[in-house]
Amino acid sequence: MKYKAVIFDLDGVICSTDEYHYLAWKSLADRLDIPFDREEYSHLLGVSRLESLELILKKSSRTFTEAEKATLAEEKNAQYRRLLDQMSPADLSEEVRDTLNRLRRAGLKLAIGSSSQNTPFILERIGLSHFFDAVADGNCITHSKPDPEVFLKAAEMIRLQPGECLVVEDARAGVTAAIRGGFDCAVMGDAREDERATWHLNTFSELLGCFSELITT
Ligand code: B16
Ligand code: MG
Repeated sequence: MKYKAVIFDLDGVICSTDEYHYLAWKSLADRLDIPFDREEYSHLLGVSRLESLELILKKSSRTFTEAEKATLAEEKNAQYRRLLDQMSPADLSEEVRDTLNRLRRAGLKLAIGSSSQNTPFILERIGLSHFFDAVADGNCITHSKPDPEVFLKAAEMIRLQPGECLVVEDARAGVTAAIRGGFDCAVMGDAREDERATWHLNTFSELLGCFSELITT
């Protein structure tokens, strides 16, 4: 078997926090009178908080100082954290839980590769704080997706080469990051039709099909 590990994106793959990101950005954009909808939000998937803010502010008629941008990013994050506060282990679907357990039982290493600085908080809310073999996130990188840094860091943490790890992503920026880093990629959700991917998943549990040599479904 080529793969010895799976590196998962978090928002939009393990859990549906992308809806909370959208609501928090939408409320900020509305307050600033900046047009923002779900289609525009789809371009922010996998992109860091400050880069996302820059993209939103481009549509404003006024300019913002660096200090104002920092305050706006903090405002969005506070709103997002209030939404995350409502999450519990019940927000981890049975499908994701069962698939992760099967992959683990098959002997694969499992890691997270997320742009989010809220990764430890989200994993704690959904009861997965101690589950993964490694967590690379927005707190330990200098370049966010589409840069491959976060996936390379995850592979390094589990002491494997990129060619031995499969990345699971839901965002084009994440697929670009995986490919630039030398990883195969399985895509779902927003990125499921991305032709650059090796595997196309309609559901999370279809990931088991990438490991048919190891797992009988
Ligand atoms: P935070 P992922 C990404 O997470 C989100 O997709 C993206 O929308 C967000 O801006 C980014 O994390 C930063 O998140 O504000 O929590 O640091 O998809 O890479 O898991
Ligand atoms: Mg994502």
